[in-house]
Amino acid sequence: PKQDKPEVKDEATLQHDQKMEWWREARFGMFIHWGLYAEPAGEWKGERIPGISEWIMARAGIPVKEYEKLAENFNPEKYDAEAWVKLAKFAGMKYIVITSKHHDGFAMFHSKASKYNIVDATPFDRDPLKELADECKKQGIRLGFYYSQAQDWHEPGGTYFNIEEGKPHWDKDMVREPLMNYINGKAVPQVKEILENYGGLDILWWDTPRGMTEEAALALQDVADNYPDLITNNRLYRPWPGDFSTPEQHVPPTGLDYDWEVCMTMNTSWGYQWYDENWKSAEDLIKMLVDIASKGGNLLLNVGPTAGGEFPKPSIERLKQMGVWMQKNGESIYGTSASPFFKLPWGRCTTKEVKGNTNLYLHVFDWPKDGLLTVPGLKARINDIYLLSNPKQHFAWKFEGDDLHIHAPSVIFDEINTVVVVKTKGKVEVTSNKP
Ligand code: H79
Repeated sequence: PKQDKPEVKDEATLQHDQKMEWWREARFGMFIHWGLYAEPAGEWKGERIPGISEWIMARAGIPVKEYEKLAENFNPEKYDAEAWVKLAKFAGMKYIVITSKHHDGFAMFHSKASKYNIVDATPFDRDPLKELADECKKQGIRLGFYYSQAQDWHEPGGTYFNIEEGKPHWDKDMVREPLMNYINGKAVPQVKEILENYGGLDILWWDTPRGMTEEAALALQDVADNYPDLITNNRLYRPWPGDFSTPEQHVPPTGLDYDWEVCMTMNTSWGYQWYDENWKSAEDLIKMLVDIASKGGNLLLNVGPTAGGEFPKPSIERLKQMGVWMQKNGESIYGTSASPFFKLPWGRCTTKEVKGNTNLYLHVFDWPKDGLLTVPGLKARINDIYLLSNPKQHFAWKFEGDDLHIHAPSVIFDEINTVVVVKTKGKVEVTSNKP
């Protein structure tokens, strides 16, 4: 049961809150899965390998020596960091997290710790992550790197690698060489490189800790600990708190009480897969972002660029449509808190404290046909109710007991998710909540 005593926070908690402040306000980021796997794009020797394309090496059982050859042709000449960052910003995203090395073990940055990297092993004579880091600084957006710390299908010590066959096995742990050889020989040095050489990362995003040991996790955490402002996730080891938890491809129905971020694809695959046409609509993606914000989480929405260095057209279209909505309605997302209501029949709610007063943002997924938008069980002193996308449009209201009825004309204001702002004096109290 909640108590009304003011919370007393210790020094560590205050510092943690300070570190997390921008991340908690951001609400919306871009995930980028880009690597050698974009070249086969889900197809190997004329055969479609179903599932997620960045797993093709394991799913098709491709020997290291064969997979390595992909690097010889990897030459993403259309890559344009400025355009990528510009689009992320247009979409309303406040941070980018990009794969610096996925399970295939190939580094998308210039690494001294392993020659198997984009500068030394491909004809592409540029470091795309350096270019991205510079652009993020220039355009003012936060940047994180994803690093697959456990699985590395290129190294005999990486988990899920079968030395005898020279290829990954994802169903059994076939490690023959000690994990720490790989951790100390490649993972630790590369993590030092990415944290040191890219102008200070904001996020380090670990992935599934299959086959990790506590010793390996501590060795990597030691490196991360040198960067007090660095935000990391909970996937270094299991169990491992990190700074936030990471539901993948689903939204937790009632949110989580720890900081959390849903990572989600727009279609099925993370990496580019040329025949993956299972696209979610822009409308569904906007509603997903709203749904997550109404539960207090962040959305990290994925793009899988091509081997040529371009975002797929359907991704661009969706990001633009989300941007159009965010430019009008972003206030109802950034820096908001979870809904105080247990359930609302017509949509979702986000809230924000502004100088001691509360704004309720009503996200109306289903505009009421009977002209009455009802907020059930609310005690509040209301100042004003208006349309976020057009603040000149005010609405009349009346209370019936604790039910707030807003007079909603039977016109559709916005094509996707109309946001109605309820401005109150002081705090609000919700009386309708059932568990
Ligand atoms: O980077 C993306 C995925 O490649 C990565 N995490 C996101 C962010 C990821 N690594 N592991 N997993 C996700 C979960 C693995 C699921 C598996 Fe399977 C089920 C591995 C083996 C069976 C999926 C299906 C992959 C191969 C077959």
